Amino acid sequence: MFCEQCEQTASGNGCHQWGACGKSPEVNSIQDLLVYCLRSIAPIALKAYELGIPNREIDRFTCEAMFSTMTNVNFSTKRFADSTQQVLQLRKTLKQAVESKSPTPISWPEICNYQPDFEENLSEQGQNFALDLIQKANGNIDIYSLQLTTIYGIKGLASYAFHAYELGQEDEKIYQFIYEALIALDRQDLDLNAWVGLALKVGEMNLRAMELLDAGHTGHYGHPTPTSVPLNHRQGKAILVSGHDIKQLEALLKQTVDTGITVYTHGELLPAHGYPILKQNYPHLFGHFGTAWQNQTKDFAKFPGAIVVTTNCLMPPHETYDQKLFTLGPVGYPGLGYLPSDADGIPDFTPVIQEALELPGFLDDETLREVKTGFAHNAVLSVADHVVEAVKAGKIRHFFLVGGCDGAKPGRSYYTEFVEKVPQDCVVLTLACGKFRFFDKELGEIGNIPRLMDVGQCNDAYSAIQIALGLAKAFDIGVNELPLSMILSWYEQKAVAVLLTLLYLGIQDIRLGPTLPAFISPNVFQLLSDTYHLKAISTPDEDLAACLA
Ligand code: FSO
Ligand code: SF4
Repeated sequence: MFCEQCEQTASGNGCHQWGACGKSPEVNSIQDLLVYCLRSIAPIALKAYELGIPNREIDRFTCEAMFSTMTNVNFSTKRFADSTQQVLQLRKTLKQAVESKSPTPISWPEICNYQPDFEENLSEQGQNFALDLIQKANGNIDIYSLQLTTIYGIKGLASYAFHAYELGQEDEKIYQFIYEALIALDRQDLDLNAWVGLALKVGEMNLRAMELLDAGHTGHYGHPTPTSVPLNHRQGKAILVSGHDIKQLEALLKQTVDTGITVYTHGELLPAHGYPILKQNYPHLFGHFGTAWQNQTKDFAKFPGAIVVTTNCLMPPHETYDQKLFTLGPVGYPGLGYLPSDADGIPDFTPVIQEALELPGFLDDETLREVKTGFAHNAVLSVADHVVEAVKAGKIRHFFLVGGCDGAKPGRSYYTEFVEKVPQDCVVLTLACGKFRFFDKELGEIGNIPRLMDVGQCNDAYSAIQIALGLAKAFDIGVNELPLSMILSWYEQKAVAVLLTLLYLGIQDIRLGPTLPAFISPNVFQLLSDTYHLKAISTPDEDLAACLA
Protein backbone atom coordinates (compact mmCIF):
# COMPACT_ATOMS: atom_id res chain seq x y z
CA MET A 1 0.00 0.00 0.00
CA PHE A 2 0.99 3.63 -0.30
CA CYS A 3 -0.86 6.51 1.32
CA GLU A 4 0.42 9.87 2.48
CA GLN A 5 -2.76 11.89 2.55
CA CYS A 6 -2.70 12.90 6.21
CA GLU A 7 -0.35 14.45 8.72
CA GLN A 8 0.31 11.29 10.73
CA THR A 9 1.58 9.36 7.71
CA ALA A 10 4.20 6.83 8.82
CA SER A 11 7.68 8.29 9.40
CA GLY A 12 6.51 11.43 7.62
CA ASN A 13 6.85 9.81 4.21
CA GLY A 14 3.92 7.47 3.59
CA CYS A 15 2.15 4.48 5.12
CA HIS A 16 3.44 1.36 3.37
CA GLN A 17 2.64 -1.61 5.61
CA TRP A 18 -0.47 -0.49 7.46
CA GLY A 19 -2.07 2.94 7.99
CA ALA A 20 -1.11 4.83 11.12
CA CYS A 21 -4.85 5.66 11.18
CA GLY A 22 -5.69 1.95 11.36
CA LYS A 23 -6.45 1.57 7.64
CA SER A 24 -5.49 -1.84 6.27
CA PRO A 25 -3.72 -2.29 2.90
CA GLU A 26 -6.94 -3.87 1.59
CA VAL A 27 -9.02 -0.81 2.50
CA ASN A 28 -6.37 1.50 1.08
CA SER A 29 -6.33 -0.32 -2.26
CA ILE A 30 -10.07 -0.51 -2.62
CA GLN A 31 -10.23 3.24 -1.86
CA ASP A 32 -7.75 3.78 -4.70
CA LEU A 33 -9.98 1.63 -6.92
CA LEU A 34 -13.07 3.65 -5.99
CA VAL A 35 -11.29 6.95 -6.68
CA TYR A 36 -10.16 5.60 -10.05
CA CYS A 37 -13.74 4.63 -10.90
CA LEU A 38 -14.88 8.13 -9.90
CA ARG A 39 -12.24 9.48 -12.25
CA SER A 40 -13.67 7.19 -14.94
CA ILE A 41 -17.15 8.73 -14.64
CA ALA A 42 -15.90 12.35 -14.64
CA PRO A 43 -15.57 12.84 -18.44
CA ILE A 44 -19.06 11.41 -18.93
CA ALA A 45 -20.58 13.56 -16.18
CA LEU A 46 -18.97 16.68 -17.63
CA LYS A 47 -20.19 15.83 -21.12
CA ALA A 48 -23.66 15.36 -19.66
CA TYR A 49 -23.50 18.92 -18.31
CA GLU A 50 -22.44 20.14 -21.74
CA LEU A 51 -25.44 18.45 -23.32
CA GLY A 52 -27.84 19.77 -20.70
CA ILE A 53 -28.40 16.44 -18.97
CA PRO A 54 -26.74 16.95 -15.61
CA ASN A 55 -27.27 14.16 -13.11
CA ARG A 56 -27.63 15.29 -9.55
CA GLU A 57 -27.49 11.72 -8.21
CA ILE A 58 -24.01 11.28 -9.69
CA ASP A 59 -22.86 14.72 -8.47
CA ARG A 60 -23.88 13.90 -4.92
CA PHE A 61 -22.66 10.34 -5.07
CA THR A 62 -19.24 11.54 -6.24
CA CYS A 63 -18.97 13.90 -3.25
CA GLU A 64 -20.05 11.32 -0.69
CA ALA A 65 -17.78 8.66 -2.17
CA MET A 66 -14.77 11.00 -2.19
CA PHE A 67 -15.60 11.97 1.39
CA SER A 68 -15.66 8.29 2.40
CA THR A 69 -12.01 7.92 1.29
CA MET A 70 -10.77 10.68 3.61
CA THR A 71 -8.74 9.87 6.69
CA ASN A 72 -10.62 8.25 9.59
CA VAL A 73 -13.95 8.09 7.75
CA ASN A 74 -14.55 4.57 6.52
CA PHE A 75 -12.68 1.32 7.08
CA SER A 76 -15.09 -1.13 5.45
CA THR A 77 -14.01 -2.97 2.28
CA LYS A 78 -17.62 -4.11 1.88
CA ARG A 79 -18.89 -0.53 1.76
CA PHE A 80 -16.18 0.47 -0.73
CA ALA A 81 -17.04 -2.55 -2.91
CA ASP A 82 -20.70 -1.49 -2.88
CA SER A 83 -19.76 2.09 -3.78
CA THR A 84 -17.57 0.86 -6.64
CA GLN A 85 -20.42 -1.21 -8.00
CA GLN A 86 -22.77 1.75 -7.67
CA VAL A 87 -20.45 4.15 -9.51
CA LEU A 88 -20.13 1.75 -12.43
CA GLN A 89 -23.87 1.27 -12.61
CA LEU A 90 -24.36 5.05 -12.60
CA ARG A 91 -21.65 5.39 -15.26
CA LYS A 92 -23.33 2.86 -17.53
CA THR A 93 -26.71 4.60 -17.35
CA LEU A 94 -25.27 8.07 -17.82
CA LYS A 95 -23.09 6.98 -20.73
CA GLN A 96 -26.15 5.63 -22.53
CA ALA A 97 -28.08 8.83 -21.87
CA VAL A 98 -25.21 11.02 -23.10
CA GLU A 99 -24.55 8.92 -26.20
CA SER A 100 -28.21 8.92 -27.16
CA LYS A 101 -28.40 12.72 -26.88
CA SER A 102 -25.09 13.54 -28.55
CA PRO A 103 -25.48 14.67 -32.18
CA THR A 104 -22.17 12.98 -33.09
CA PRO A 105 -20.56 9.74 -31.91
CA ILE A 106 -18.37 10.25 -28.84
CA SER A 107 -14.93 8.79 -28.48
CA TRP A 108 -14.45 8.43 -24.72
CA PRO A 109 -11.03 8.51 -23.08
CA GLU A 110 -9.79 5.02 -22.24
CA ILE A 111 -10.43 5.52 -18.51
CA CYS A 112 -14.18 5.71 -19.17
CA ASN A 113 -14.18 2.06 -20.20
CA TYR A 114 -12.30 0.78 -17.18
CA GLN A 115 -14.10 -2.21 -15.70
CA PRO A 116 -12.98 -4.04 -12.57
CA ASP A 117 -13.76 -7.74 -12.28
CA PHE A 118 -16.32 -8.01 -9.50
CA GLU A 119 -15.82 -11.79 -9.33
CA GLU A 120 -12.20 -11.24 -8.29
CA ASN A 121 -10.63 -9.51 -5.28
CA LEU A 122 -11.23 -5.77 -5.71
CA SER A 123 -8.50 -4.70 -3.29
CA GLU A 124 -5.94 -6.56 -5.40
CA GLN A 125 -7.19 -4.77 -8.50
CA GLY A 126 -6.92 -1.46 -6.64
CA GLN A 127 -3.19 -2.01 -6.20
CA ASN A 128 -2.79 -1.20 -9.91
CA PHE A 129 -3.60 2.42 -9.18
CA ALA A 130 -1.09 3.07 -6.40
CA LEU A 131 1.47 4.29 -8.95
CA ASP A 132 -0.92 5.69 -11.49
CA LEU A 133 -0.36 9.38 -10.72
CA ILE A 134 3.42 9.29 -10.59
CA GLN A 135 3.31 7.62 -14.01
CA LYS A 136 0.96 10.31 -15.29
CA ALA A 137 3.43 12.89 -13.94
CA ASN A 138 6.19 11.18 -15.97
CA GLY A 139 8.15 10.80 -12.75
CA ASN A 140 8.19 14.59 -12.17
CA ILE A 141 8.04 14.77 -8.39
CA ASP A 142 6.79 18.37 -8.29
CA ILE A 143 3.90 17.69 -10.63
CA TYR A 144 3.14 14.54 -8.65
CA SER A 145 3.13 16.66 -5.49
CA LEU A 146 0.59 19.07 -7.02
CA GLN A 147 -1.55 16.20 -8.33
CA LEU A 148 -1.73 14.82 -4.80
CA THR A 149 -2.43 18.29 -3.37
CA THR A 150 -5.27 18.61 -5.87
CA ILE A 151 -6.84 15.20 -5.22
CA TYR A 152 -6.59 15.60 -1.43
CA GLY A 153 -8.00 19.12 -1.70
CA ILE A 154 -10.85 17.72 -3.82
CA LYS A 155 -11.63 15.22 -1.06
CA GLY A 156 -11.94 18.10 1.41
CA LEU A 157 -13.99 20.15 -1.03
CA ALA A 158 -16.26 17.15 -1.69
CA SER A 159 -16.91 16.77 2.03
CA TYR A 160 -17.99 20.43 2.31
CA ALA A 161 -20.15 20.12 -0.81
CA PHE A 162 -21.69 16.98 0.74
CA HIS A 163 -22.61 18.83 3.95
CA ALA A 164 -23.91 21.78 1.93
CA TYR A 165 -26.22 19.68 -0.25
CA GLU A 166 -27.53 17.89 2.84
CA LEU A 167 -28.77 21.35 3.86
CA GLY A 168 -30.22 22.09 0.43
CA GLN A 169 -27.35 24.27 -0.83
CA GLU A 170 -25.77 23.36 -4.16
CA ASP A 171 -23.85 25.01 -6.95
CA GLU A 172 -23.33 23.10 -10.19
CA LYS A 173 -20.05 24.94 -10.71
CA ILE A 174 -18.58 22.98 -7.81
CA TYR A 175 -19.61 19.63 -9.22
CA GLN A 176 -18.34 20.55 -12.68
CA PHE A 177 -15.03 21.65 -11.25
CA ILE A 178 -14.63 18.39 -9.33
CA TYR A 179 -15.05 16.51 -12.63
CA GLU A 180 -12.59 18.82 -14.39
CA ALA A 181 -10.00 18.23 -11.67
CA LEU A 182 -10.55 14.46 -11.74
CA ILE A 183 -10.11 14.52 -15.53
CA ALA A 184 -6.91 16.56 -15.18
CA LEU A 185 -5.41 13.73 -13.14
CA ASP A 186 -5.52 11.66 -16.29
CA ARG A 187 -3.67 14.26 -18.38
CA GLN A 188 0.05 14.29 -19.07
CA ASP A 189 0.27 17.63 -20.85
CA LEU A 190 -0.13 20.00 -17.89
CA ASP A 191 2.98 21.82 -16.71
CA LEU A 192 3.85 22.95 -13.22
CA ASN A 193 2.11 26.32 -13.55
CA ALA A 194 -1.07 24.68 -14.79
CA TRP A 195 -1.05 22.38 -11.77
CA VAL A 196 -0.46 25.27 -9.38
CA GLY A 197 -3.43 27.02 -10.99
CA LEU A 198 -5.58 23.92 -10.59
CA ALA A 199 -4.66 23.49 -6.93
CA LEU A 200 -5.56 27.13 -6.26
CA LYS A 201 -8.81 26.64 -8.13
CA VAL A 202 -9.61 23.88 -5.62
CA GLY A 203 -9.21 26.61 -2.99
CA GLU A 204 -11.52 28.95 -4.88
CA MET A 205 -14.22 26.31 -5.28
CA ASN A 206 -13.79 25.29 -1.67
CA LEU A 207 -14.52 28.86 -0.60
CA ARG A 208 -17.79 28.62 -2.51
CA ALA A 209 -18.61 25.24 -0.94
CA MET A 210 -17.91 26.62 2.54
CA GLU A 211 -20.05 29.67 1.77
CA LEU A 212 -22.92 27.37 0.79
CA LEU A 213 -22.43 25.32 3.93
CA ASP A 214 -22.48 28.47 6.06
CA ALA A 215 -25.70 29.55 4.32
CA GLY A 216 -27.14 26.06 4.96
CA HIS A 217 -26.28 26.09 8.64
CA THR A 218 -27.36 29.65 9.36
CA GLY A 219 -30.46 29.34 7.15
CA HIS A 220 -31.66 26.28 9.05
CA TYR A 221 -30.43 26.97 12.56
CA GLY A 222 -29.87 30.75 12.78
CA HIS A 223 -26.61 32.61 13.29
CA PRO A 224 -24.62 31.17 16.21
CA THR A 225 -24.54 33.34 19.32
CA PRO A 226 -22.04 33.16 22.19
CA THR A 227 -23.24 30.26 24.32
CA SER A 228 -22.01 28.54 27.47
CA VAL A 229 -21.83 24.78 27.12
CA PRO A 230 -21.67 22.53 30.20
CA LEU A 231 -18.77 20.09 30.23
CA ASN A 232 -20.59 18.09 32.89
CA HIS A 233 -23.42 15.58 32.68
CA ARG A 234 -26.85 15.24 34.17
CA GLN A 235 -28.60 12.18 35.48
CA GLY A 236 -30.32 9.99 32.94
CA LYS A 237 -30.02 8.01 29.73
CA ALA A 238 -27.63 9.47 27.24
CA ILE A 239 -26.58 9.61 23.58
CA LEU A 240 -23.31 11.10 22.37
CA VAL A 241 -23.06 12.47 18.83
CA SER A 242 -19.63 12.88 17.24
CA GLY A 243 -18.34 14.20 13.91
CA HIS A 244 -19.40 17.41 12.18
CA ASP A 245 -22.88 16.77 10.84
CA ILE A 246 -25.32 19.23 12.40
CA LYS A 247 -28.20 18.07 10.22
CA GLN A 248 -27.81 14.52 11.54
CA LEU A 249 -27.53 15.85 15.08
CA GLU A 250 -30.81 17.68 14.55
CA ALA A 251 -32.44 14.53 13.13
CA LEU A 252 -31.40 12.60 16.22
CA LEU A 253 -32.66 15.39 18.48
CA LYS A 254 -36.03 15.26 16.71
CA GLN A 255 -36.29 11.50 17.11
CA THR A 256 -35.36 11.64 20.81
CA VAL A 257 -37.90 14.31 21.85
CA ASP A 258 -39.93 12.90 24.78
CA THR A 259 -37.74 9.81 25.23
CA GLY A 260 -36.12 11.25 28.36
CA ILE A 261 -32.71 10.82 26.73
CA THR A 262 -30.14 13.60 27.09
CA VAL A 263 -28.02 14.29 24.02
CA TYR A 264 -24.37 15.32 24.31
CA THR A 265 -21.99 16.52 21.63
CA HIS A 266 -18.50 15.17 21.11
CA GLY A 267 -15.51 16.62 19.28
CA GLU A 268 -16.33 18.87 16.35
CA LEU A 269 -20.03 19.03 17.25
CA LEU A 270 -19.35 21.35 20.21
CA PRO A 271 -20.20 24.48 18.13
CA ALA A 272 -23.70 23.05 17.45
CA HIS A 273 -24.70 24.44 20.87
CA GLY A 274 -24.30 27.97 19.48
CA TYR A 275 -27.19 27.64 16.98
CA PRO A 276 -30.32 29.38 18.37
CA ILE A 277 -32.84 27.09 16.66
CA LEU A 278 -31.25 23.96 18.10
CA LYS A 279 -31.12 25.55 21.56
CA GLN A 280 -34.74 26.66 21.46
CA ASN A 281 -36.27 23.52 20.03
CA TYR A 282 -34.30 20.83 21.79
CA PRO A 283 -33.69 21.39 25.52
CA HIS A 284 -32.43 17.80 25.76
CA LEU A 285 -29.31 18.89 23.82
CA PHE A 286 -27.42 19.44 27.03
CA GLY A 287 -23.64 19.46 27.11
CA HIS A 288 -20.34 18.39 25.63
CA PHE A 289 -18.52 15.19 26.55
CA GLY A 290 -14.88 14.33 26.00
CA THR A 291 -12.23 16.19 24.08
CA ALA A 292 -10.48 15.76 20.76
CA TRP A 293 -10.99 12.85 18.36
CA GLN A 294 -7.72 11.12 19.19
CA ASN A 295 -8.86 10.61 22.80
CA GLN A 296 -12.04 8.83 21.73
CA THR A 297 -11.01 5.32 22.72
CA LYS A 298 -10.89 6.53 26.34
CA ASP A 299 -13.84 8.93 26.10
CA PHE A 300 -16.18 6.51 24.30
CA ALA A 301 -15.35 3.70 26.72
CA LYS A 302 -16.39 5.94 29.63
CA PHE A 303 -19.62 7.20 28.09
CA PRO A 304 -22.57 5.32 29.67
CA GLY A 305 -24.88 5.58 26.66
CA ALA A 306 -25.05 5.02 22.89
CA ILE A 307 -22.73 6.87 20.50
CA VAL A 308 -23.22 7.97 16.88
CA VAL A 309 -20.33 9.02 14.64
CA THR A 310 -21.58 11.20 11.80
CA THR A 311 -18.25 11.99 10.05
CA ASN A 312 -14.54 11.75 10.70
CA CYS A 313 -12.58 11.28 12.82
CA LEU A 314 -13.45 7.65 13.64
CA MET A 315 -10.72 5.49 15.16
CA PRO A 316 -10.74 1.68 15.10
CA PRO A 317 -13.03 0.99 18.06
CA HIS A 318 -12.18 -1.10 21.11
CA GLU A 319 -14.36 -4.10 21.80
CA THR A 320 -15.28 -2.58 25.19
CA TYR A 321 -17.57 -0.11 23.43
CA ASP A 322 -18.12 -1.23 19.84
CA GLN A 323 -21.64 -2.59 20.52
CA LYS A 324 -22.86 0.87 21.52
CA LEU A 325 -21.17 2.68 18.63
CA PHE A 326 -23.07 3.46 15.40
CA THR A 327 -22.09 5.13 12.15
CA LEU A 328 -24.04 6.76 9.33
CA GLY A 329 -23.54 8.60 6.02
CA PRO A 330 -20.04 8.18 4.58
CA VAL A 331 -18.68 6.70 7.84
CA GLY A 332 -18.18 3.00 8.43
CA TYR A 333 -16.25 0.29 10.23
CA PRO A 334 -16.71 -3.47 9.89
CA GLY A 335 -18.87 -4.85 12.67
CA LEU A 336 -20.31 -1.53 13.86
CA GLY A 337 -24.02 -0.83 13.55
CA TYR A 338 -24.64 1.25 10.41
CA LEU A 339 -27.75 3.45 10.11
CA PRO A 340 -28.86 3.61 6.47
CA SER A 341 -30.47 6.87 5.36
CA ASP A 342 -33.90 7.33 3.80
CA ALA A 343 -34.47 9.26 0.56
CA ASP A 344 -33.99 12.54 2.47
CA GLY A 345 -30.65 11.39 3.84
CA ILE A 346 -32.03 10.82 7.36
CA PRO A 347 -31.57 7.54 9.22
CA ASP A 348 -33.96 5.86 11.60
CA PHE A 349 -32.17 6.22 14.94
CA THR A 350 -34.28 3.53 16.69
CA PRO A 351 -31.33 1.13 17.24
CA VAL A 352 -29.35 3.97 18.87
CA ILE A 353 -32.27 4.95 21.07
CA GLN A 354 -32.85 1.33 22.12
CA GLU A 355 -29.18 0.90 22.97
CA ALA A 356 -29.19 4.14 24.99
CA LEU A 357 -32.27 2.98 26.92
CA GLU A 358 -30.62 -0.34 27.75
CA LEU A 359 -27.38 1.25 28.95
CA PRO A 360 -27.22 2.75 32.47
CA GLY A 361 -26.79 6.40 31.44
CA PHE A 362 -25.42 8.85 34.01
CA LEU A 363 -26.39 8.02 37.57
CA ASP A 364 -25.95 11.48 39.04
CA ASP A 365 -25.73 15.16 38.19
CA GLU A 366 -22.23 16.52 37.94
CA THR A 367 -21.16 20.14 38.11
CA LEU A 368 -17.82 20.74 36.51
CA ARG A 369 -17.32 23.74 34.33
CA GLU A 370 -18.46 25.32 31.08
CA VAL A 371 -16.86 26.53 27.89
CA LYS A 372 -18.07 29.12 25.43
CA THR A 373 -18.70 28.66 21.75
CA GLY A 374 -20.71 30.51 19.09
CA PHE A 375 -18.33 33.30 18.08
CA ALA A 376 -19.09 32.92 14.38
CA HIS A 377 -18.86 35.75 11.86
CA ASN A 378 -22.21 37.32 12.61
CA ALA A 379 -21.57 37.48 16.36
CA VAL A 380 -18.02 38.81 16.04
CA LEU A 381 -18.68 41.30 13.26
CA SER A 382 -21.73 42.70 15.09
CA VAL A 383 -19.22 44.09 17.62
CA ALA A 384 -16.61 45.00 14.98
CA ASP A 385 -16.83 48.69 16.03
CA HIS A 386 -15.81 47.87 19.62
CA VAL A 387 -13.01 45.70 18.33
CA VAL A 388 -11.72 48.46 16.07
CA GLU A 389 -11.96 50.97 18.95
CA ALA A 390 -10.07 48.62 21.28
CA VAL A 391 -7.32 48.21 18.69
CA LYS A 392 -7.10 51.94 18.01
CA ALA A 393 -6.97 52.67 21.76
CA GLY A 394 -4.06 50.24 22.06
CA LYS A 395 -6.05 47.81 24.24
CA ILE A 396 -5.81 45.01 21.70
CA ARG A 397 -2.40 44.64 20.11
CA HIS A 398 -2.83 41.57 17.94
CA PHE A 399 -5.18 38.74 16.94
CA PHE A 400 -4.10 35.15 16.52
CA LEU A 401 -6.16 32.59 14.67
CA VAL A 402 -4.96 29.35 16.23
CA GLY A 403 -7.01 26.85 14.34
CA GLY A 404 -7.09 23.50 12.64
CA CYS A 405 -7.04 19.85 13.48
CA ASP A 406 -5.73 17.91 16.40
CA GLY A 407 -3.83 14.65 16.42
CA ALA A 408 -1.85 12.42 18.71
CA LYS A 409 1.68 13.67 17.98
CA PRO A 410 3.60 15.20 20.91
CA GLY A 411 4.64 18.13 18.65
CA ARG A 412 1.06 19.36 18.85
CA SER A 413 1.67 20.66 22.39
CA TYR A 414 3.14 23.64 20.48
CA TYR A 415 -0.42 24.95 20.08
CA THR A 416 -1.25 24.75 23.80
CA GLU A 417 1.98 26.45 24.69
CA PHE A 418 1.46 29.08 22.02
CA VAL A 419 -1.97 30.04 23.39
CA GLU A 420 -0.66 30.05 26.96
CA LYS A 421 2.07 32.44 25.96
CA VAL A 422 -0.06 34.86 23.94
CA PRO A 423 0.37 38.25 25.73
CA GLN A 424 -2.52 39.65 27.77
CA ASP A 425 -3.26 42.39 25.23
CA CYS A 426 -3.89 39.92 22.41
CA VAL A 427 -6.99 37.94 21.36
CA VAL A 428 -7.11 34.30 20.22
CA LEU A 429 -9.69 33.14 17.70
CA THR A 430 -9.91 29.40 17.25
CA LEU A 431 -11.76 26.79 15.23
CA ALA A 432 -11.78 23.04 14.55
CA CYS A 433 -10.74 20.23 16.83
CA GLY A 434 -7.24 21.59 17.55
CA LYS A 435 -8.92 23.87 20.09
CA PHE A 436 -9.39 20.99 22.52
CA ARG A 437 -5.80 21.55 23.56
CA PHE A 438 -6.79 24.87 25.14
CA PHE A 439 -10.58 25.33 24.81
CA ASP A 440 -11.25 25.32 28.55
CA LYS A 441 -8.56 27.82 29.49
CA GLU A 442 -9.72 30.98 31.27
CA LEU A 443 -8.12 33.72 29.21
CA GLY A 444 -10.38 36.52 30.49
CA GLU A 445 -11.52 39.56 28.54
CA ILE A 446 -10.25 42.84 27.13
CA GLY A 447 -13.05 45.29 27.87
CA ASN A 448 -16.06 43.15 27.00
CA ILE A 449 -14.23 41.23 24.32
CA PRO A 450 -13.30 37.66 25.31
CA ARG A 451 -9.63 36.83 24.76
CA LEU A 452 -10.51 33.34 23.52
CA MET A 453 -13.28 32.98 20.94
CA ASP A 454 -14.41 29.71 19.37
CA VAL A 455 -15.50 30.45 15.81
CA GLY A 456 -16.73 26.88 15.25
CA GLN A 457 -15.79 23.67 13.46
CA CYS A 458 -13.21 23.24 10.73
CA ASN A 459 -16.36 23.34 8.57
CA ASP A 460 -16.74 26.96 9.73
CA ALA A 461 -13.40 28.14 8.33
CA TYR A 462 -15.57 30.33 6.10
CA SER A 463 -16.68 32.16 9.22
CA ALA A 464 -13.08 32.89 10.24
CA ILE A 465 -12.40 34.18 6.73
CA GLN A 466 -15.45 36.45 6.94
CA ILE A 467 -14.25 37.79 10.29
CA ALA A 468 -10.83 38.58 8.82
CA LEU A 469 -12.37 40.23 5.74
CA GLY A 470 -14.89 42.12 7.90
CA LEU A 471 -12.20 43.46 10.22
CA ALA A 472 -10.06 44.46 7.25
CA LYS A 473 -13.04 46.40 5.91
CA ALA A 474 -13.71 48.04 9.29
CA PHE A 475 -10.06 49.15 9.46
CA ASP A 476 -10.11 50.01 5.77
CA ILE A 477 -6.95 48.03 5.07
CA GLY A 478 -6.07 44.76 3.31
CA VAL A 479 -6.34 41.45 5.18
CA ASN A 480 -2.59 41.01 5.13
CA GLU A 481 -2.15 44.38 6.85
CA LEU A 482 -4.38 43.44 9.79
CA PRO A 483 -2.73 42.81 13.15
CA LEU A 484 -3.65 39.14 12.64
CA SER A 485 -1.51 36.00 12.41
CA MET A 486 -2.71 32.57 11.39
CA ILE A 487 -1.18 29.65 13.23
CA LEU A 488 -2.67 26.54 11.71
CA SER A 489 -2.52 22.85 12.50
CA TRP A 490 -3.49 20.33 9.88
CA TYR A 491 -4.39 16.67 9.97
CA GLU A 492 -6.56 15.51 7.10
CA GLN A 493 -7.84 16.55 3.68
CA LYS A 494 -10.39 19.18 4.75
CA ALA A 495 -7.45 21.11 6.14
CA VAL A 496 -5.75 20.79 2.74
CA ALA A 497 -8.81 22.32 1.06
CA VAL A 498 -8.97 25.14 3.61
CA LEU A 499 -5.26 25.91 3.21
CA LEU A 500 -5.74 26.09 -0.57
CA THR A 501 -8.63 28.52 0.01
CA LEU A 502 -6.46 30.77 2.18
CA LEU A 503 -3.73 30.73 -0.47
CA TYR A 504 -6.28 31.43 -3.19
CA LEU A 505 -7.34 34.49 -1.15
CA GLY A 506 -3.72 35.60 -1.09
CA ILE A 507 -3.31 35.30 2.69
CA GLN A 508 0.36 35.68 3.57
CA ASP A 509 2.56 34.48 6.40
CA ILE A 510 0.51 31.47 7.49
CA ARG A 511 2.37 29.23 9.92
CA LEU A 512 1.59 25.56 9.42
CA GLY A 513 2.31 22.56 11.62
CA PRO A 514 2.92 20.35 13.42
CA THR A 515 4.81 19.05 10.35
CA LEU A 516 4.53 20.00 6.70
CA PRO A 517 2.55 17.72 4.39
CA ALA A 518 4.65 14.79 3.15
CA PHE A 519 3.10 15.19 -0.29
CA ILE A 520 4.42 18.74 -0.72
CA SER A 521 7.77 18.44 -2.51
CA PRO A 522 10.64 20.76 -1.50
CA ASN A 523 10.28 22.75 -4.75
CA VAL A 524 6.54 23.16 -4.35
CA PHE A 525 7.01 24.27 -0.75
CA GLN A 526 9.64 26.75 -1.89
CA LEU A 527 7.20 28.14 -4.40
CA LEU A 528 4.50 28.56 -1.74
CA SER A 529 6.99 30.07 0.60
CA ASP A 530 8.24 32.55 -2.03
CA THR A 531 4.74 33.53 -3.12
CA TYR A 532 2.77 33.44 0.13
CA HIS A 533 5.48 33.34 2.80
CA LEU A 534 3.92 30.11 4.01
CA LYS A 535 6.13 28.73 6.74
CA ALA A 536 6.46 25.82 9.10
CA ILE A 537 5.92 26.51 12.81
CA SER A 538 9.12 26.79 14.85
CA THR A 539 8.81 27.32 18.62
CA PRO A 540 5.98 29.23 20.31
CA ASP A 541 8.43 31.87 21.60
CA GLU A 542 10.09 32.43 18.24
CA ASP A 543 6.82 32.51 16.32
CA LEU A 544 5.11 34.83 18.81
CA ALA A 545 8.05 37.22 18.70
CA ALA A 546 8.03 37.19 14.89
CA CYS A 547 4.25 37.75 14.67
CA LEU A 548 4.38 40.65 17.14
CA ALA A 549 7.49 42.27 15.67
FE1 FSO B 1 -10.79 17.49 13.38
FE2 FSO B 1 -10.94 15.08 12.32
FE3 FSO B 1 -12.65 18.96 11.86
FE4 FSO B 1 -10.69 17.07 10.69
S1 FSO B 1 -12.24 15.90 13.90
S2 FSO B 1 -9.38 16.40 12.26
S3 FSO B 1 -9.79 18.80 9.69
O1 FSO B 1 -11.48 15.40 10.64
O2 FSO B 1 -12.37 17.75 10.55
O3 FSO B 1 -11.08 19.30 12.76
FE1 SF4 C 1 -1.41 6.75 6.64
FE2 SF4 C 1 -2.91 8.95 6.91
FE3 SF4 C 1 -3.14 7.40 4.78
FE4 SF4 C 1 -4.04 6.58 7.14
S1 SF4 C 1 -4.82 8.29 5.91
S2 SF4 C 1 -2.90 5.36 5.67
S3 SF4 C 1 -2.45 7.43 8.48
S4 SF4 C 1 -1.35 8.58 5.38
